[in-house]
Formats: sequence, C-alpha cells, structure tokens
Amino acid sequence: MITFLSFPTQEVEKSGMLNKTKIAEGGRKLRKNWGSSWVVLAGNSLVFYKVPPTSVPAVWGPAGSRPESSVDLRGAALAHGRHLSSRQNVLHVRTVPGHEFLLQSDDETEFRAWHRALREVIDRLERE
Ligand code: I3S
Repeated sequence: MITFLSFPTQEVEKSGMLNKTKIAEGGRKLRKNWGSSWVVLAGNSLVFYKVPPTSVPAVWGPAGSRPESSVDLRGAALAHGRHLSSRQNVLHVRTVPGHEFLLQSDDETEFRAWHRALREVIDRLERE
C-alpha cells in the first residue's frame, strides 16, 4: 500500500479507459475475462482502477479509491496482440513474474498512443 500512496506524486505518462483481460498468471494460462478499466501509466507501473475519476482533469482514479491492481513494467515485454485475440487494436504485455494481459481499445488513435507510451516507458526502464 505504501507504493500506492507514492503514486500521485509521480508524473502520469498516460491514462484512459481500456478493455483488459489477464491471460496468464505466473506463467500459467488463464481463461480470458474481458472488462473495462481506468488505466494509469506512471513511474514504472501500470495501475488499474475499476472506474474512471470524476474530477477534472481526469488523471488518477477516483479520489481516495484504491487501485484494483497494478503491474511493474520493469523488464516487461510489449507486443501487438493480434495473434491472441479476434479483437482489433490489442496490446500484449508480459511481466517478469510471468503475468500476461491484453489491453484493447476500439479507438485506433488511442491504441497507437498507448502503444507508444508503453514502449517509451518500458525502453526507459531498461536503460535505468
Ligand atoms: O482466444 P480465445 O480463448 O478464443 O478467447 C475468447 C474466449 O475466451 C471467449 O470466452 P469463452 O471461450 O470462455 O466463451 C471470450 O468470450 C472471447 O471474448 C475471447 O476472444 P477474444 O477474441 O475476444 O479475445
């Protein structure tokens, strides 16, 4: 929880609504269960909230709300997920502990922006 408390001081690279499903946990394949989340990319993490914030500008999750989950992007692999889903505009993220998930947006511009932002953060973390 201490980690979460420090998040709001970090610069948010990108946030927005995305469809998400986890497809593996610690290397073990999971059945897909697509759902939408408010996603925040900041520091070395991708943080997921159940619902978007109500404040403007909308950046972090709702005031005082806890994230649903978060992932550490250090050492993560990012790829297009076209071979893993019939949906359009899917990204595949695999973390070092072997957790894998898909992120999807029906909006292609938004998908490209997420792809670019995630690529930049993962590459930066690799150089640190
Ligand atoms: O890659 P899959 O396993 O065929 O993914 C689809 C299934 O998970 C399906 O659920 P059930 O097989 O449990 O009924 C989901 O409803 C689909 O959304 C999954 O495919 P997409 O292509 O949407 O990721």
